[in-house]
Amino acid sequence: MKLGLGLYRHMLTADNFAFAKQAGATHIVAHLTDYFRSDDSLGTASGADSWGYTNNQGKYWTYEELRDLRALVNDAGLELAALENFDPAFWYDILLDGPRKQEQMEGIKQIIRNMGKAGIPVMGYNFSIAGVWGRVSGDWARGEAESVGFLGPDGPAETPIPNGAVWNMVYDPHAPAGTLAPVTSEQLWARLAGFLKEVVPVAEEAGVRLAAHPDDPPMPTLRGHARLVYQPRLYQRLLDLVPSHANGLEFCLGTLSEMTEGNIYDVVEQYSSQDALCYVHFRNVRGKVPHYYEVFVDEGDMDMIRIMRILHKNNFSGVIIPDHTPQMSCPGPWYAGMAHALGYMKAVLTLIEQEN
Ligand SMILES: [Mn+2]
Repeated sequence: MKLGLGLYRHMLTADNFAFAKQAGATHIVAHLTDYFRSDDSLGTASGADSWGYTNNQGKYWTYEELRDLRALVNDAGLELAALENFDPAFWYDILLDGPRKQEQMEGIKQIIRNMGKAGIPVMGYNFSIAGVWGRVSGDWARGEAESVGFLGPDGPAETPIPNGAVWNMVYDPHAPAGTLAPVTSEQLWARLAGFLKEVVPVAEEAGVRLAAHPDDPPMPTLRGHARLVYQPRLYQRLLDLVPSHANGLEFCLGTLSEMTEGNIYDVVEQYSSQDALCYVHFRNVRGKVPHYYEVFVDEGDMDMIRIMRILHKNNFSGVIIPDHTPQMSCPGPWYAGMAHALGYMKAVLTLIEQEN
């Protein structure tokens, strides 16, 4: 098992690579999508529900930029373990079954081939229309540290998704007024199956693994749209669509613990024993949908040491990253939270390795 740190595009800097190393990480997971970018000329991109806009249609990540990114990480003495999340501009019509679906499928395949050539082994993705939505901030972690939670009916009202938006980002600010037609569970599963049947063989050939994140928050529907993996057993359904080493999981412990069914230790056993885990989002929570809060790694519902023992027993050799943490009260709230989580993870890993 290896320690990693996830960094957003604007955070892929020499200082942050040094921070990662200082905290004990050896690997980086990079988000290349520019979330929370705003442009005042695009009125629809603003608003509390939006993560900003994207105009990257057709601008699929090239071999050269991926090669250069990996070199940047390697030059800092770290490894690039994975990329996390496609830009919604790349695949909105794959998610929505729209007219540009086939063209976008070819674009996604090209990204996977480019990643293989550049030596980036994992692509994390979240096959979701509503995406990560509806969480609110509050002082719910130890010492009143600010974190995020999901409050179900006590949280924000589930507004319909406007046309021209998917996964919280606006890809067409000039879309006609109105909202997306709701999607059913079976429709969305069929879209995922079509995606995996086309892309998994390309990933196999490229030596890249596709890693699926579960739906966060894990509700059966959100904003009128069905969601795919909102119970632990539905991860198995995803794997069974196209059985392959290249069809794997971005295994989010927090999201899995927020689900209403299953025992989290059995869930970790079930999927790690199949070698289905590409990398792990290692975070802790208190509660389950429709009411949960993200907390520090050592104070939530899960015994994270027990989880790590199961991963170790099943020879999981991939990367674990903190995912999110509460914000600590100091001049660097994000950094302190990440350093705290990584220090804890490193200690547990050392302990477990010494026992064997
Ligand atoms: Mn996650």
